[in-house]
Formats: sequence, C-alpha cells, structure tokens
Amino acid sequence: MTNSSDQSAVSLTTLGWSAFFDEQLEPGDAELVPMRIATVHRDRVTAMSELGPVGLKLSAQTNTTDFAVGDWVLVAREDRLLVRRLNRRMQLQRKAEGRRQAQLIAANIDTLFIVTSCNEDFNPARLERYLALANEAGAVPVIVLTKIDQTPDPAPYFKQAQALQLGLDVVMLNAKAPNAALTLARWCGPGQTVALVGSSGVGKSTLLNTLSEKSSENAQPTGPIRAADAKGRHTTTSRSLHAIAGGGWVIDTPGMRTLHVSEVSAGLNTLFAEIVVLASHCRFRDCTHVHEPGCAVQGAAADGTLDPARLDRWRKLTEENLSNTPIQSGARGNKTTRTPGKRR
Ligand SMILES: Nc1nc2c(ncn2[C@@H]2O[C@H](COP(=O)(O)OP(=O)(O)OP(=O)(O)O)[C@@H](O)[C@H]2O)c(=O)[nH]1
Ligand SMILES: [Mg+2]
Ligand SMILES: [Zn+2]
Repeated sequence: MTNSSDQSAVSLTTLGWSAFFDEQLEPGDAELVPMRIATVHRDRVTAMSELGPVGLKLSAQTNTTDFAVGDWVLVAREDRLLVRRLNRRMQLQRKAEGRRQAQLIAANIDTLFIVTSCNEDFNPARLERYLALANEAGAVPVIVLTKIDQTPDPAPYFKQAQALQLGLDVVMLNAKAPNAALTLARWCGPGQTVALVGSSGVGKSTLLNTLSEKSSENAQPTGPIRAADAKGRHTTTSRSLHAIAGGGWVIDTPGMRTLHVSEVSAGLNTLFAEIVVLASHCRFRDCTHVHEPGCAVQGAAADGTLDPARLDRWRKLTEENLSNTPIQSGARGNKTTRTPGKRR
C-alpha cells in the first residue's frame, strides 16, 4: 500500500461512505475492505482507502469499463484484489458517438460543477445540455464561471447563466486564486463529492489544483488555450478523484467536445420548467407549440416573456432526446427496446 503524505488516514464517512453502501454489505464480507475508485485505465484501477491511495489487483474476468471514478468497491484485505462493486447511488453518463454503450463520467457524486469561462467558450445551448444531464442523474448543478479576472465585466455572463434554470446556482471566480475554494466551500464539505465538467481549457484542472491545494509536483497538469478562439488543447485525458483541502472530493474530467442528450426527459422538464408550465395552458392538450391557436408557449414568445432563442433550444433538445431515447414496448416484464429514427 502506498501512502501519500497529503491523502492518508481518512475515515470512510469523509470518503463519502453512507448507509446506502453499508446496507449492501453481507455477512461474508468481513475480510473485504470498502474503497473508492480514484482512477480507471484500460488495464489498471486505483482506489482511495482509509489508509491512502491503493493500486488494485484485477482478476482476468474484470472489465475496467464497468467501473467509474467515484464507485465504491470491496477489496480483499490480503492481496488488494477487487472483489465486487457496490450499487451506485447515482451515475453520470453520456451517450458517446459511435458507441452502443453509454460512457460513464462519474458515480456517487453530489454536485456537478459545470465549468465555463467568461470568454468565447460561454454558450447557453451547451450549458443546457450539461444541466439536463445533471438533473437527470440527480446531481445538484452549479454553473462555475471562470476567468473573471480576464473580462472587464463578468455580469452579463452571470445573468445569462442564471436564466438557464429556475433556482440555479451560479458562481464567478478566478480558478487560480485561493479564494475560489471559499466560493465553492458550501458544496465541498466532508463526505461530499463534486465533479468538474466542461470544454477543454475552461480551467477544470486549474480549479482542482486550487481546491486540493496541490503542490507543484503533484498538481494536475494544465495547458494553455488558443488565443484566437479560447479553445483548450485537451490537456487532461482521464478522470480522477482527488481530496479537497478541508473536506470533500473532486473529480477532474477531460474536456468534452460534444455532448449529445438521450434518456433525459425528466432532466429536460426541470431545465425548461417555465416552458412546461406554459404548455399546460395551451388550448389543445397535444399542442405542438408551432402553429396551433391558443398556444400559450407561442404567446409567451410573441409577447417577450419567453426568449424565442430559448424556445428554439428547447425544441432542438427535446427532438434530439426523443430520437436518441430507446422506446420501451411490449408487455410488462417482457420489454423490448428499440431506438427510433428521427421523429417529430
Ligand atoms: N486568468 C485565468 N486563467 C485561468 C483561469 N482558469 C484557468 N486558467 C488558465 O486556462 C488554461 C486552461 O486551464 P486548464 O485547467 O488546463 O483547463 P481544463 O479545463 O482542465 O482543460 P482540459 O484538461 O483540456 O479539459 C490554463 O492556462 C490556466 O492557467 C482563471 O480563472 N483565470
Ligand atoms: Mg484539465
Ligand atoms: Zn402550445
């Protein structure tokens, strides 16, 4: 077991353990130790234990793609063999291009920090995709606006971000400044887990280094962005779990190029709650909000209470979600799943 000086001797509770996982232990598990997955590579998995970081032994049958950073697993005390994964409290996943299986981003997190910068990266349509994902997974979304030190006036970004979802928390910070940790402290208490997502170059790893007070030799690498369009260079290439100074855990992730939505109907309803309410006032129950008389949604767009751009984005996301979401059909207990083509 290799102990690093900054991450040794933590209790299971501070690592995020709770009754939900405790209830999954069986009488025969006495020789097994609960640990939390910290990194997942093709042929290698590491975990955080009460005694610090540990490299796990994998059996020939173990497929590392079945594990997500943040998972709880049971490990043999003697030889550190990964024996089994405990059920997840929640998981964050996305539909990956060209792959049948969804890609796991993180498991058992409480809060999703959706990171964007006060520059060309800022894009309401993209932020809404992340929000739908967080809502659906049951993570509390927080929009984190970085690089406030590089804009004369961050207020317009803040205002636009706040308008994206009812009651949404938005914070502004300089990811390099130590007081960024204070701004985020309410989501970073002992036992809490947050994940950082966003495009390449927005400052996820920079913020992680600030939150975990990494020394320069064990810091997450960060990279410069292109001056022309503020795009990053995909510096971070894998997901990893780190201790936050003073409590909590933070997961760094590689910058995402695209984020498609599928199976996020409930997440979209939370995101676009104001449109859902309007739709309930349309004259026709099956109103498509395009041409019908007595359409409350079109009415709100016309009188300026609903931003037409927001309405367009709602339409686009809803259609994308429908065409990507498998339809459940067949009798109960005998469900067949098919993915429909484009539907209107
Ligand atoms: N001035 C300033 N620079 C920042 C801030 N946040 C990040 N940077 C800089 O932005 C660049 C990109 O930061 P990273 O932390 O590597 O970005 P990332 O989101 O981890 O990018 P990927 O790993 O590629 O996904 C680096 O040069 C950072 O120093 C900030 O709040 N203010
Ligand atoms: Mg990074
Ligand atoms: Zn309508």
